[in-house]
Amino acid sequence: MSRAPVVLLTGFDPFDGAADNPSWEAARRLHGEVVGGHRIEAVRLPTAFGRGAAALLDALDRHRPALVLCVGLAGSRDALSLERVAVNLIDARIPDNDGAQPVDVPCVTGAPDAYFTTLPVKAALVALRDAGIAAELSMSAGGFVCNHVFYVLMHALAAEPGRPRGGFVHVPQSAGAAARRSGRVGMPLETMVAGLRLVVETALRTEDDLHFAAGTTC
Ligand code: PCA
Repeated sequence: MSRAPVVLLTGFDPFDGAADNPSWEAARRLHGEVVGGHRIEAVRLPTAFGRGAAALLDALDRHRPALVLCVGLAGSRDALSLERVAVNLIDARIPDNDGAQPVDVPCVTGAPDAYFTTLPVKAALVALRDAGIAAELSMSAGGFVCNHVFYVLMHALAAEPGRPRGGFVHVPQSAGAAARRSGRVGMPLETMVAGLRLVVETALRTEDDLHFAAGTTC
């Protein structure tokens, strides 16, 4: 096996009755690829509060990655969403794949209220848009398993020597029957794959993020 440093790229199991989850379909297509001298290790996480975070921590332990990008599906969005904030709060609208539906409880008891991504999300936003890929910054990864895994990731990385960088990207539905049924455009899987590769590439070569106004008013 190659001794190149590892980028851990995670996607999720299908949830809420869906047949597949484009976050894993995209992540697994990048498994084994070498990007910026780093080997991508793709790992599928269960969409469940307990097992999802446990699988993530296990993957961190096994692979000791230099960079981590977790990916999940946001079915109501039409662009790659670069998440900025992981919040220490669960408010599950639906049960997870194990039937658990925690409401108004912290991801990690006694831990900080929130963590910011340590990925250069503005540089990634520019790279994605320059490549013609729909992308946006997002201030919330929701209240379900994705935010939970994102929070547990940032909490774990904050305690690691060398503070490896990490963050979270939500992908839209894949362009196809599911997206058409829900009246959304969705995104072709190949575009998601190209976009995730570009986020990884940008993170590996960008020390300091860009600074320009990219926020929204409400
Ligand atoms: N999306 C869900 C959990 C798993 C996934 O792919 C979320 O946004 O929380």
